[in-house]
Amino acid sequence: PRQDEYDLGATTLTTWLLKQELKGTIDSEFAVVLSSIALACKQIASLVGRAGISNLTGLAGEENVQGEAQKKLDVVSNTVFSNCLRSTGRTGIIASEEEEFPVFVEETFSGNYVVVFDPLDGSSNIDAGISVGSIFGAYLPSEECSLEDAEDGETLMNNCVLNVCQPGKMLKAAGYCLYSTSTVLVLSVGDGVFGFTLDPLIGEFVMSHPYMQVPESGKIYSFNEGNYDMWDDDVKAYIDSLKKPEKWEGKPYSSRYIGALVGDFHRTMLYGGIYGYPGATNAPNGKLRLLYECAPMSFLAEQAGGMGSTGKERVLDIDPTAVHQRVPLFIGSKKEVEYLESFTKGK
Ligand code: AHM
Ligand code: MG
Repeated sequence: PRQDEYDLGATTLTTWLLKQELKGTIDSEFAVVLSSIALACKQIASLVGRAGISNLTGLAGEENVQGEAQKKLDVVSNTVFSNCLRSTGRTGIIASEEEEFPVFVEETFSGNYVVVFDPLDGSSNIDAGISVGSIFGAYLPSEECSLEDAEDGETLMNNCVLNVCQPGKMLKAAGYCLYSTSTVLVLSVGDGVFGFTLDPLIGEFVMSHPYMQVPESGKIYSFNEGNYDMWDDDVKAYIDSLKKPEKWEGKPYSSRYIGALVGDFHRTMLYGGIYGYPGATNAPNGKLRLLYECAPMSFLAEQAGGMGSTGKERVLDIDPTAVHQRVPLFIGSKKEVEYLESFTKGK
């Protein structure tokens, strides 16, 4: 099996990146970008772990562009992520959940990679010490609108937005980092999904999950069922069906919901099942953002043999029309997402 390619204890993220370079899956510029993301994740892991004793719990007193109250750690994590990416000199544009517009990176001298990220997802969990995570995706600069062509600030801004609004199927890499009982970085550069656990003794990400595969099916559903009354009838009918013991040989599906996508998705990757954030009467496209939440996670799901769907179409096929666009998300085991789609597709 392909798992045997790697000597687990001896493969760090750094040696894995070098191996990818040798194989030609990534170039050296991109390896630098990915290393800088790993560094940001290590720094955020440390901040999250110490939040309760270093005055980093609670609100920052500002709202982000989406009208959400920012936590202190949202703001600090965003700065950490941006600084790490900028310092590589290889990222042309960065776009974050916490900033209204994508940012053109002046320090960059080559590479020009486009990186999208949610620096601290699920941050409502922080003050209770429950799992949170970071999510990221990286694209090549779009060939149609080069940043060099921009004659004025407005054209530059528009070109930045166009570069960022690429469909998920164009992703060159995507990943997340879970800050939980351990810190786990899960990454794909388009040739399988790999998980690395932070070894706190040596401060390195060490390979722990080579070629991750999401189980083909799994009897766990992860939805915020408090929103049930506001969902479409087809989603209600789907959830109702999971709860019928007679339909599932006497044992209905189990419900698990952390309220942090990275944690709920990581469990789904390992145990199988489905995570869903449907549209609702008060939010027709749900809550999650296409660019830095749904697309990177769908890229990972597909790379691991699973699926990411809006219920109507493949998430990776959607051409984004706005940086902070929301879409419904149903993601996880192939059979589970297909079963959901049997209720929602073509309706
Ligand atoms: P955030 O980016 O503002 O943290 O919101 C995203 C989070 C996801 O991690 C999580 O799955 C979802 O919001 C939970 O939302 P809700 O509390 O509505 O269930
Ligand atoms: Mg988020």
